[in-house]
Amino acid sequence: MGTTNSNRWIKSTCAYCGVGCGIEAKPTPDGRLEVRGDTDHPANYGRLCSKGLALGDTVTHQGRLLMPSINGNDCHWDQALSYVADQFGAIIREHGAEAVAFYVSGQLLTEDYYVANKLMKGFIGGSNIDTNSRLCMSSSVAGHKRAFGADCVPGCYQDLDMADMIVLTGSNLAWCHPVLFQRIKSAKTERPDLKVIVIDPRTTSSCEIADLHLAIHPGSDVALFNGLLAYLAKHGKLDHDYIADHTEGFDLALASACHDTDNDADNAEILSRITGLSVQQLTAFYQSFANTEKVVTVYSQGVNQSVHGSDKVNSLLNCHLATGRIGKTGSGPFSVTGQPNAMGGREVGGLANTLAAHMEFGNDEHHQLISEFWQTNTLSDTPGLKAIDMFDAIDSGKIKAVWVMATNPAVSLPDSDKINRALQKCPLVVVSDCIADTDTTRHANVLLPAQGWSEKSGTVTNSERRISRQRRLLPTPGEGKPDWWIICEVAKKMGFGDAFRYHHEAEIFLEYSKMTGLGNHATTRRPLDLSGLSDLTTEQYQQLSPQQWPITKQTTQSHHKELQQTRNQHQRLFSDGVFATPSGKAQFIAVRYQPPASQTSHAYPLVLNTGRIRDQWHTMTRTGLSARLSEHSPEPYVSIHPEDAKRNNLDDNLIAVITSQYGQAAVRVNITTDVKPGELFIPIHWNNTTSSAGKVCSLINPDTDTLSGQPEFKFTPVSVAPQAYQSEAMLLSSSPQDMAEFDYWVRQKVSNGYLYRIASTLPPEQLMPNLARYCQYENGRELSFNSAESGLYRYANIQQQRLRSCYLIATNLQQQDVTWLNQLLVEPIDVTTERSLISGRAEGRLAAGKTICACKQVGKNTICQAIKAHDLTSVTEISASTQAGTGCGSCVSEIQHLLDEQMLVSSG
Ligand SMILES: Nc1nc2c(c(=O)[nH]1)N[C@H]1C(S)=C(S)[C@@H](COP(=O)(O)OP(=O)(O)OC[C@H]3O[C@@H](n4cnc5c(=O)[nH]c(N)nc54)[C@H](O)[C@@H]3O)O[C@H]1N2
Ligand SMILES: Nc1nc2c(c(=O)[nH]1)N[C@H]1C(S)=C(S)[C@@H](COP(=O)(O)OP(=O)(O)OC[C@H]3O[C@@H](n4cnc5c(=O)[nH]c(N)nc54)[C@H](O)[C@@H]3O)O[C@H]1N2
Ligand code: SF4
Ligand SMILES: [Mo]
Repeated sequence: MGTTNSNRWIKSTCAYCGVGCGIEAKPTPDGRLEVRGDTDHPANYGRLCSKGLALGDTVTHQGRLLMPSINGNDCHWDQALSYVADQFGAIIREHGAEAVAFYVSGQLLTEDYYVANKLMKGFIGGSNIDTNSRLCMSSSVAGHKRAFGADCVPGCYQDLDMADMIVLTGSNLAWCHPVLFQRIKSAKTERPDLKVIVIDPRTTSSCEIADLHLAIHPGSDVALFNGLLAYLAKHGKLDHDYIADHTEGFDLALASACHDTDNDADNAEILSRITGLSVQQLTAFYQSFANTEKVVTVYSQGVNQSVHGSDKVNSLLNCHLATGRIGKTGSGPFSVTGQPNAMGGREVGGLANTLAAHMEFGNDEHHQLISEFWQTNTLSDTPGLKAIDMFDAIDSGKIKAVWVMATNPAVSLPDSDKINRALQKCPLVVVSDCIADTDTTRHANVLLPAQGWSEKSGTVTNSERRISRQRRLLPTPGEGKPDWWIICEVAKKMGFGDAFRYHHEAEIFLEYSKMTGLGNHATTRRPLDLSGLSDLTTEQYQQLSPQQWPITKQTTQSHHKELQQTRNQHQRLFSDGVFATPSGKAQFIAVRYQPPASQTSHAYPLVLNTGRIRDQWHTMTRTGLSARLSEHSPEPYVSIHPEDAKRNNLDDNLIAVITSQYGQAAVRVNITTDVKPGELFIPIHWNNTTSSAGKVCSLINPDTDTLSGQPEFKFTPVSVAPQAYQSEAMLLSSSPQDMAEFDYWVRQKVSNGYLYRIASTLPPEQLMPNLARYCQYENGRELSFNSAESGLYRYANIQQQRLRSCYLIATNLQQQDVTWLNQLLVEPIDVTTERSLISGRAEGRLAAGKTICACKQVGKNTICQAIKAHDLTSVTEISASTQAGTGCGSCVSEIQHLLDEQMLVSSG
């Protein structure tokens, strides 16, 4: 297991989301990686989404960070590590441990994360280690701790199969956790009575299976769930025995819930005003919840990423506790995690305000246990700065050195122009990444090349507390090293050698597993207990099958033989009604609805919401390497309601400038009724490496939840205006180009190269010579078409039947489908392609259109033509005819959309 060049399929875990799907991979002799779903893995039973299926496309060496460097000069590892250790050491000696910081990530493996936390809190003796999980899950962490006494997700994925009602709130599961969405969809096909309710201000692909969509006013979730609690009480739907036996604080929570809303007759009207939902909608939701025993509430960033995120979490936990719907088959609150190891990081103590292994600051026993276990007398005893405060301290000069690992804060933190200024000012910025050119590596004094997914080895924990192995599948290009190794080498050079002398990631895992058992037998047990794994041999660690924690010594003794066969193990926490609080009882939290901190104004009249698209992962450093993942949404956009578009003089497909108090962005206009009047949506993925001004965090307000420190990513007041251009262009190039000279540009990965979309304030005839400079070659055959009169310019350079580069210029290209350009750098250029290049319009087989199904590569035009030609009336028929929708299935809602559109056209 874990060897390269094997002929066998090697089991590992997907690189992306918190579903934590098992994969099987096989390196091919030509250096590619074949990937398929692992039918044995309980997270996905063989299913994968478009991103998982395209993992093989992303293991390219293109753009990799290959060598360590100091101030732009390549160097040996030893020099880079000594430099980091010396500089950190000097700053700590002069300014104290609080003058240095680590900013880490849910994309590190548990072993990496554990040693990063051990080095900072245990040996440097500071606490300024925080993680991008602050942006992601910290409101859930705070909510869980308040209610359960520990940061634990009670349920498991099997509950989704067994529920009678699933509430998706603040979650676009169809795009962000597609395998779980497909699981719910299958359950609903088998049991059409299974009710699905989506609570989201936007209409998303997740609404495809919704019986009810509640398009609430952004930020009003607390009111909605307080209203539910009041309704349950009023209609005799509480579980009084459960409340009495297993909880505390109910009366106060109910009184608080009723405060805003329970004004008898006016109750519903008040709620209706706050949430923007009709009384009928509210009643429909409340009745369904009240009358269905098995309810799972799945929630994610629409809940967490809010100045009231922790209260939103507790408002929904309150409803589950009040009905005793927790820790039971088919019911419970379910925070689905974002990153592959968001959970592992929370567990080891990667957040600045926890110590390690769910042990806490301010607890003397914990402090002593850890000090003894790590054999240190410098263990930090106060919480460190949370991400936003950490970057403020960098900006103000209090923090003088930051080491960023496996995250891209120059793109993903709010008010990002300020973040970039802070990184620019910071005397020492160390970045460990696997990609050379990112918005963050551009600020680095020291660059450390890390092994990436498929090269590194360790463990991750998914949303249902299941620990799975990521295994080494391919050799590492250049000098890349595991993150844990890099951290430990720096620790040794800082003089902490005894505590960081590991020879293998397994040794770290065993130490961590042992730590989770420390003092974990008291009355207040910590559910996080992996001590049953602390005696594994390296061989057993290598072979470890997916395991759900807790895994105590007792569990392993009784399950010892089955340790390798956990396929049917589905554990729930708190099934016995005993929680991790001092009293053993769950806590109701009294919460009140409060409006978002920032409000719209005359200058910024619209609310900006942000989130994810189906086929890209965060800042695109990896999914952006795959041509097929880049086709579905090639350009950043703003979704805007037709009324707002009209009011702001915006035309579909033209470019808009969005402005907030903090900065600006320029993206393509997408007019749609999927968003409500007054609300905009922009995806998060583009940045300064892939676009001129598509980085949405330049706009985002830095408000945070006071308890969790999680930023308000879903509510920023903005204004919008059209951006006038005189010309537009497409440039196809085999290598990445510096496009800074153009007013607007966006880069898209295509097979064997890049497609640039450009807009310019210059007229076509003046833009033409500027673009021509990117297409200069010795010899080669040239095709060109120039018409100064109509402002059309086209050019292609072809050598031996292969296109080297081409451009198309016009006053407006956007009404035109340009998907046919995507394949041109791979295919031999034939007569049809030459004709298309000269006419600027797809001809013949090039006319398949925008990709709808990324797995089977089926285009929009192919689907629409099939519908027309064969009178198809269902998605099943379309799939049978075109193969579209037969891969991961996440494009099915779009196929349905196309079908609906075609039906409208034919009936109209
Ligand atoms: N394709 C893809 N999948 C991913 C990722 C990715 O980058 N790409 N990233 C992963 C990560 S790290 C994370 S954290 C998850 C995130 O997964 P999700 O949380 O599902 O994704 P988002 O798109 O950020 O936001 C979810 C929804 O919240 C809605 N929302 C906004 N404001 C409110 C509100 O006030 N109330 C409610 N109820 N809803 C609101 C938004 O309209 C949006 O549709 O996805 C993971 N999966
Ligand atoms: N406006 C807005 N902003 C948001 C959000 C939002 O909804 N709206 N969501 C927030 C959330 S939930 C999240 S999780 C963040 C995500 O934001 P980031 O964490 O900044 O995004 P990534 O692109 O995942 O960055 C990961 C980086 O680590 C590198 N990398 C990958 N694997 C490894 C590895 O093994 N080792 C090392 N050393 N490096 C590696 C990648 O190349 C990449 O540069 O964005 C947050 N920002
Ligand atoms: S659902 Fe998540 S873990 Fe599963 S294949 Fe897709 S991205 Fe990977
Ligand atoms: Mo996230």
